[in-house]
Amino acid sequence: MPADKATARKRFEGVYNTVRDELLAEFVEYGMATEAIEYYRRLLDYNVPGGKLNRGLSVVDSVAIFKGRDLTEDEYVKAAVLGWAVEFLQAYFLVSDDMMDSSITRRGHPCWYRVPDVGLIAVNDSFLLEGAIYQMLRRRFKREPYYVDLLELFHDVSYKTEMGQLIDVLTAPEDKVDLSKFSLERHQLIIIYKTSFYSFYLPVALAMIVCGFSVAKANPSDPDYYKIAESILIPLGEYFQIQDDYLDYAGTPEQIGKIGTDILDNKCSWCINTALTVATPKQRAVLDASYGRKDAEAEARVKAIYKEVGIDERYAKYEQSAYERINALIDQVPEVKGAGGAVLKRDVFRSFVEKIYKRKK
Ligand code: DMA
Ligand code: MG
Ligand code: MG
Ligand code: MG
Repeated sequence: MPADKATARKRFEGVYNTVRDELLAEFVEYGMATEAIEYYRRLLDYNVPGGKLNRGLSVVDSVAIFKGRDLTEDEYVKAAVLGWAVEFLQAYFLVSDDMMDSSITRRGHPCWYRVPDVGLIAVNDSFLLEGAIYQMLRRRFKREPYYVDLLELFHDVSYKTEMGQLIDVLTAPEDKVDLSKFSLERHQLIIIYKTSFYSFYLPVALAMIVCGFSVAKANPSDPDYYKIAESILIPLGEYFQIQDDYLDYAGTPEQIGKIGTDILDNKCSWCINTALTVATPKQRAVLDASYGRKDAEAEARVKAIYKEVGIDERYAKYEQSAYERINALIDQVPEVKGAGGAVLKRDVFRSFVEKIYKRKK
């Protein structure tokens, strides 16, 4: 990692310690038992800070790009707290996602629900992770004029993600494999809702709110900056989730920090949908008989078909075309001054694309 990136990460991680200590201090104020306070600390430290931090750091980076200058200490801390709020949201979704997906590892460690003495308490733990977001927001932003906009954005994006998780699991029942339910259209709907809104739209929309892009248009003729941002960030999120689907199949656990379970779990992934569009009747029969079976040999047969139909080359081609298509969308962003004098800078979107292009983890 380059030195400036490592420094940025360290500074951002410092804000996590503050936020965590504030949350723990609240537990103390509420008179919580010592064992609950210790459990909560372990829950937070295990699930919140250990990821790539792409989403959280994007809030800070986006605010700095919109402002076009170094942030003051107060501006930095505010942006970083919002970044951590996104990371808490991510932790909340991952703790529950791993239970629903029967996953084994996450970020190179056992999934939280698989930690001894956690188990189904993880259901309530995920709620605590979500609730912590609103404690953090109240403490730092209650007196800001845009406080309600922040709350609405978190609520709206969370709800959309939950809709996405619903359609993800409904399309992939554990006990009834039916590949005719799958399609690339269904896949697209799932990933827009389960990934794009919270991973890509949310960090930028947060940065826009604190930088004074008004949510309500001052004049009907003003461009809707939030819609423009969405029109780029949703496709970008689709690209990111297709990478996730591909790495679930092609990545090693050491590389991606988790053991891929999509084939075993009957997931409506980009890989199976792409294979289905080109499989011969014979290959299709193997996929029908082997996909979604909790059996390593069946999984290996599916992977062999993926190889036969050239998934790796198809993915490389997809990645290149997504990269070019998204960059072309960014070229069209109008960099004009909005009501509060803020400019929707293209670099905000570009920095995102560069962060994920050809990612291997
Ligand atoms: C991720 O879906 C979506 C959310 C809301 C966590 P996924 O199950 O493909 O994620 P992962 O591969 O990380 O388990
Ligand atoms: Mg999962
Ligand atoms: Mg899932
Ligand atoms: Mg996945």
